[in-house]
Amino acid sequence: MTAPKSKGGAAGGSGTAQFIMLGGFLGAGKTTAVGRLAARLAGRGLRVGLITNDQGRNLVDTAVLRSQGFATEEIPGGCFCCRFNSLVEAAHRLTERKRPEVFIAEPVGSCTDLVATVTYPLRRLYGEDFTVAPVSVLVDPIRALRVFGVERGGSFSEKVLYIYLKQLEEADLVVISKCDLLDAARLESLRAAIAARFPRQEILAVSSRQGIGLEAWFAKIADEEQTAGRAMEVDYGVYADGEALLGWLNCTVQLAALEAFDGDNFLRELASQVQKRLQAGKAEVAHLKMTLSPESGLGEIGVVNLVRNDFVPELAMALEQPVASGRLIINLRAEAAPDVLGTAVREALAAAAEKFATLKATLDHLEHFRPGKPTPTHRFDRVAA
Ligand SMILES: Nc1nc2c(ncn2[C@@H]2O[C@H](COP(=O)(O)OP(=O)(O)OP(=O)(O)O)[C@@H](O)[C@H]2O)c(=O)[nH]1
Ligand SMILES: [Mg+2]
Repeated sequence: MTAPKSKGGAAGGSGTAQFIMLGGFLGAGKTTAVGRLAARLAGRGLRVGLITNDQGRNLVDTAVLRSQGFATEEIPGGCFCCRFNSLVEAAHRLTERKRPEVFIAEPVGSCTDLVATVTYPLRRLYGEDFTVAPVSVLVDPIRALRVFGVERGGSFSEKVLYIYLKQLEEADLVVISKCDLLDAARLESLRAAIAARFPRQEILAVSSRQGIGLEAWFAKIADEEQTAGRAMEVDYGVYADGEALLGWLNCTVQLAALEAFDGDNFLRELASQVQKRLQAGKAEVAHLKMTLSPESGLGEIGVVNLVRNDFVPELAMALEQPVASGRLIINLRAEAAPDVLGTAVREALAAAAEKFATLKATLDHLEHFRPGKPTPTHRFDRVAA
């Protein structure tokens, strides 16, 4: 992998910075990959700025990436396409602090049409500031095997799957992530199913966790530019309906105990309690993610994730020491009414806290909603080659 062809500065800075976007559906492995790519680029001496995004506030992804030491700006309260100016401002803020040579942006996992509404506007309006890398769209392989009908299992409604497939349609690179979860035969079946439906796209298979395929993928991102084709067509009515089928919940909780407790066990217990309630309500989880940041400590955090109803909550980052007090962030996205998610999380918090003798969990802020109709700031269906 060679260094990106960038000179530093962006959106008001001097020279051209590289803009890399790693998209893909909820839980596909984007944030994990952003962390790996950022570490790889930083290891080569490049200044990197990260931009996270969500429909709500209090983002697990921002906490995860900052805990890894990366300069990260977040855009809460709407997706990149609807908050395009905020995206440019976030790049500008990072430029003032760090002058990144490379920006890596992670869009919301329920968004599509990002080529026409984000990368083409960047190229048309801020072409002096950014060169745009090929757009990668990640897929979780187990979820994708179900979406493409190769295997059976819990999935989403048709309009949610419309968004999922539109994301792949606009990809320059389709990245089968977490390939460590599949044996060679299943991986080949998935690759063939994606290629049959999307013959134009280049398909890669990677594992951020095990470091498989990353060098080849990152080299393509660093060395190539996004192709300049005609943007795909999108039915914004179906897209809006699909997004509105997803319930969204973001909340923060203060934890305090008289005796220090095992924070990793608490995260796992809480995730299982939420999962049990979602399974009972037949609400397909897209992604439940939580971070626990101890009040005392050197910035390490615990992270737990659940990406399907029929999976187990996984501890992506563990806390080494017992915790006496800390801040919990919960982000939950599932195909269910927002109040179903609110009830599941409140009940699960009470049930999990009860298992830890002196632990008191106090909810500080909770928002739950359905994402609103996407109304992009700009939409360009083409860009000059
Ligand atoms: N087995 C395996 N798991 C992975 C890999 N990469 C990510 N994961 C796990 O997949 C889950 C989701 O990862 P994230 O990186 O948070 O996914 P995301 O796409 O950013 O999720 P959203 O931002 O909610 O859309 C976490 O439990 C990760 O640890 C991988 O290479 N292999
Ligand atoms: Mg993420």
